[in-house]
Amino acid sequence: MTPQAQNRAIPRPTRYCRVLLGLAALGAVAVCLAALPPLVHAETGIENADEAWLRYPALDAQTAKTYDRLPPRVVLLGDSLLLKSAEQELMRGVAGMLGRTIEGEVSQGKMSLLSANSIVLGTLEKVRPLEAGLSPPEELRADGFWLKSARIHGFVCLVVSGATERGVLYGVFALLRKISLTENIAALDEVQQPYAPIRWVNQWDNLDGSIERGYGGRSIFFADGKVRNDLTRVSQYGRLLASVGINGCTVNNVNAQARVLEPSFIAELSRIADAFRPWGVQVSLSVDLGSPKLIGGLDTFDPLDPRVAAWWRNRVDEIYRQIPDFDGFVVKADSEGRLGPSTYGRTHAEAANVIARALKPHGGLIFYRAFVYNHHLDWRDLTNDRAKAAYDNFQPLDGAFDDNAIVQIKNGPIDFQVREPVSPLFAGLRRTNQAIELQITQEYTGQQRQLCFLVPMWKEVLDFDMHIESGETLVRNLVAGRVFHRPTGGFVGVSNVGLDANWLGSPLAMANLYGFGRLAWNPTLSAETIVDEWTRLSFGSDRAVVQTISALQLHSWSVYESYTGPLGAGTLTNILGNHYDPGPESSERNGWGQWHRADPSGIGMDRTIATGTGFIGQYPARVQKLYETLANCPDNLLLFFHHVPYTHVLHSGKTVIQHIYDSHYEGAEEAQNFVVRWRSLEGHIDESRYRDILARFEYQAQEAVLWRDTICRWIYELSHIRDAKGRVAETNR
Ligand code: GCW
Repeated sequence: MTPQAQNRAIPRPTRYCRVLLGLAALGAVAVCLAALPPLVHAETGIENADEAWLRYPALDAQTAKTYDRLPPRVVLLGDSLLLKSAEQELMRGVAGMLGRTIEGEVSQGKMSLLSANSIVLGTLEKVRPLEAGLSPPEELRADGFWLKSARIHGFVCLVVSGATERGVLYGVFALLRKISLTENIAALDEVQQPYAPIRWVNQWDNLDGSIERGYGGRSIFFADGKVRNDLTRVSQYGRLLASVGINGCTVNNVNAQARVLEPSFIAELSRIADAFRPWGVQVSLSVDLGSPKLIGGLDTFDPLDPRVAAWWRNRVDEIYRQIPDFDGFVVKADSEGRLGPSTYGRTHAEAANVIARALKPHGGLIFYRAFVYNHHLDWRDLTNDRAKAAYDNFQPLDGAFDDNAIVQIKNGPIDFQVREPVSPLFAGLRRTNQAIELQITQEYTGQQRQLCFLVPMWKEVLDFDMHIESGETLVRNLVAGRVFHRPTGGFVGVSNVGLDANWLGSPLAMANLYGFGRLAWNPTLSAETIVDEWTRLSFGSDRAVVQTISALQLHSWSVYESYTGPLGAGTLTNILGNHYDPGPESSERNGWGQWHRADPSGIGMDRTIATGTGFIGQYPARVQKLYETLANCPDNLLLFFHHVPYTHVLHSGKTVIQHIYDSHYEGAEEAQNFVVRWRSLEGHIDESRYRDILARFEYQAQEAVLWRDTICRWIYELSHIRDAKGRVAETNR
C-alpha cells in the first residue's frame, strides 16, 4: 500500500544541488547560476520540507527592487518572546526574499530610538503615543493587526501593530506573505481581524509516539510514554501554525490516557508549552472524564460529587502553576467506549460544567465533543440512525453549558466522510458556544497517499445556510458565535502532523493545513484564493506551476469522491479496518451505523420524516424542504437521505446505477490524468519534490482503478443491472 516515495527516509540532494556542487569545484558557479531559469534556482526541494509554505525563496531581482523602500531597520516596542519571534521572522523573510539584512534594535518605547526609517513592531498601546493621530481605521479585536505606512517624526515607517503581541506576530507573517506574493506594500493602511477567537488544532497523538489516524510519521511531541527530549519540530510547527493565525494546539489523542493529568506528566507538558510559546500557540490537553477515579484515588468520577469537583479544581490549579497560559481541555465522553456521565445518569452539560468551573478562574476553556453515539446499534431496525445521535444528545441541553464550555461538532452527522450534509446541531444550539471540528488529516479521504484538497468541502459546509427562522444563518457565523452573540466559538482542525519531513506525509497535503488556518482566520476567502496563495508560497510563481497545481488541488476532492463514495453514500471503504481500501460491505450488518443499505433492490438510507428515520426533521424547516423530497434533494446527497431503486433517475438525467458506474470510470480516468498533468511540470519545479509527488500520483492512479473495479463489481453483483457502456460486465465478469 505504501507508495515507494514514503519509504524514502533520507532526502536526497536535488539534481540542481548536485550540479551546483560539481560546478563549484570547477569555479564556474556564477556561469551556472546565470544559465539556470530563475524560478528553478530560487526554489528548494524536499530538504526544506519542514519550512512548508514559509520558505522565503529569493524574488527575482526586478521584483525585489520594488521593495527597495522597505525600511532597513526594525524597532521593537518591547522585548517579549512574541515580539522577538516577530522580529526574527521579519529578518529571516526579508533576507530570504529580498537578500537584504534588516538591522534589529530593541526599544523600550523610547521615542528617541526612532531616529531613522524603520519597521515598527508593537502593540497599539505602545504605537499610539509615537505620533499624534496614529490610530487604526477600526478598533482591533484580540489577535487582530494593523499594517500602516506612516511618517513618524519625519521618518518613513511601516508600523505592524496589534491589540495583542500575538496580533503583531500575525501582522509580520501577513506582511511577509504580501512580499512573497509580490503585492504592493508602498501605502498600507490595512486591518485584519480573526473571524472567531477559537482557531485550534487537535493532534491525536498517543504517549507512545503513535498517532491515531496520523499519516505523517511518529509524534513530534511524545515517544516511549514521555515528552520527547528534542522538541525542535514542535517549535517549527508553532511557527507554521502562527503564520496562519492558529492560536491553540491540543497535543494528545481525544482517546486520552488518564495519566496526562498526573503531576509528573504536567511538568513534561510544560516543555511543549515552552516550545510553542514564542509563536503564541497555547497548549491544551485531551482528558479522560474518568480521571478522578482512574488516577485520582477517588471511588467515583460522578460530576455532581463534590469530591470530584474538588479533584478537578486541584488538578487544574496545579497545571496553571506550571503552565500559566494553559488553554484548557478537550473531552470525548460516552463515545466509542470512553467513560462518560451516563455511568451516573448525569448529562453531558453536568460533566462539562464541573471541569469548566475548575478552569474558569484561570480563563481556561473546555471543549466537549458532540461525537457521541451508540456503536452497538441494531442494524435490523430501519428506524435506527447514527446520524441523529449528536443532535439527540446535545440539542436538549442547549443553554445548560457554562460560558467557558464549547460544544465541538464534527462538520457532518456521521464521521468525516467524503461527503456529508452539515450537522443539524449547528442550528440546534443557540445558547451554547460551539466550534466546528474539521479533519485535516485525511482519514477517510485518501490518508495523504491520494490527493484530496479539502478546502472546497469545508467551504461548502461553512457557507451552508441553515435558514434558522427567517434570516440568513450561515454555518460559519453560527460557529463563530456571531448569530446568537455567544462569548466564544470557532474552528478546530484535527491535524495530526508527524515527524515526517513533509509533516503530513505528502507535500501537497500541506495545502489542507494551510487552508484550514486561512479559513479559521477568514472563512470568506475562496478556495481558489487559498490554493493560489499556498501554491505560490510553496512552489514559487511560475505560471505553469501555479495553474497546474492549483487546478489539481481544486479538482481533487470531486475526483476522490467520484471513485470512493458518489451520491452521498458515504466513503465506501473498509470502515472496520484501515478506513482506506475499498470495502463497501463492511458498513453493513454491524452496529457502527455507517450504513448505506445497499441491497438487490436499491441503495441509500431513508432518513426522511415521512417514511424514514426522521433525521431530516432535525434541520430547520427550509433545509428540511431541501432534503425531504426526491424532487428537491441534490444528487450529490441523494443516497445519504433516500433509499432509491438503482433505476431511479437523477436530476442529471442518469439512473443511479449508471451514475455509479460512470463516476467510477471517470474518476479513475481523471486520476490517470493527474499523472500526465504532473509530468508537464518536469523542469519547472525542484527535482526532489517533482519525483516525490510523481510517485504519489502514479500510485493514486493504480488505487483509483482498484476502487473502480471493486465498487463496480460489487454494485453489479448486487443489482444485476449492466453498465450501459458495457465496461463493467466486460471487465469484471
Ligand atoms: O473517525 C473516528 C476515528 C477514530 C477517532 C474518532 C473520534 C480519535 O476513526 O480514530 O478517534 O473518530 O473522532 O473520536
